[in-house]
Amino acid sequence: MIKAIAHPNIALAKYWGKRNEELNLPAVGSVSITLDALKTETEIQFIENEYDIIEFNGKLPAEDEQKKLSKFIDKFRQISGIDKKVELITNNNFPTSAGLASSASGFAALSKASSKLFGLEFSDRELSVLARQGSGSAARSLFGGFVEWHKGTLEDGSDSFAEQIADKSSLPLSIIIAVTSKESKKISSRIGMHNSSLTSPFYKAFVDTSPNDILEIKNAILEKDFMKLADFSMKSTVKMHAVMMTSNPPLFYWNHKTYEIIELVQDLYNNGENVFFTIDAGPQVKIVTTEGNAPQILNELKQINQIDEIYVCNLGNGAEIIEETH
Ligand code: 2P0
Repeated sequence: MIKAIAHPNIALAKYWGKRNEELNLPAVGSVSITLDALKTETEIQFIENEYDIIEFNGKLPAEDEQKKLSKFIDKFRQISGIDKKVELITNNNFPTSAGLASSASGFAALSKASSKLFGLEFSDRELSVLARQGSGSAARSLFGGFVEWHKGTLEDGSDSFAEQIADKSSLPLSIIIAVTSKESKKISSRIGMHNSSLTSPFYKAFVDTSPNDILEIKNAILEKDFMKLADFSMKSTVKMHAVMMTSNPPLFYWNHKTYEIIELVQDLYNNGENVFFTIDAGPQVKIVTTEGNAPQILNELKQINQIDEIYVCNLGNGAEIIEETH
């Protein structure tokens, strides 16, 4: 039995749209931070059975989810030549499918655990290419700290992988996640980004301006320039949501609490505080600040009523094997 852990990541330069949907090849590169407190733990072992047995947060997942996971494990069966079924038990300590990157940590943990179980010695880059095929953002959750996922240009996707840009200690950050709704999203990222790429008049502008956002965000990280990081990260978030909202049908992931929190964070930022917001395919607001500054931001957040839940994270590590029994 192999047990692996992986953490969600949050993109600062956002990924939205694909150049190849089968291989999860993105239309743009992206830059992310990996979190510490939220986690997926995945156990996997060989079983003598006709099909894979999959348990997700103590339950049997829906049939299409099971199929997707078995199809992903098939890649490891094919490469290793070991045609055995597995029992897979996976647990998240945070809401699933609610814009908190559960597919990123899920497929990163599964990739890490499966490669070990099937005895495959992948390089970090090779494993990232595989994890990407489960869920694009999973390529990034294999690594800790600050991570870049390269868009790549090759048709086979072998140059579309993630790697660490800087260690978590190079610019220590705290991330406060304000959960404004625990409901699963109605439109998945996969479908949402497909529709956006076909219908939003702003999609091309998002894609065209992404390389500069990535460059500025990477420079800000390397120069340890928080305010520059804040500026370009918020620009990337707002551009992505403008694309979502101008898709047909429109994708409104925000709720009224999301707006209230944006306003609060913007006021703090405009007053020169080290703080910015970033939002993904859901209504939760991730508030990024310098490490140690979280108590002050939490105090400010008290002004806003009825936030469902608040998580406080620092930057975290990449996916790891945490247990192995023979
Ligand atoms: C990101 N998101 O860069 C963007 C921002 C959501 C908004 O990556 O279809 O679950 O599995 O590749 O990775 C969510 O999309 O989509 C995502 P697939 P994924 O973090």
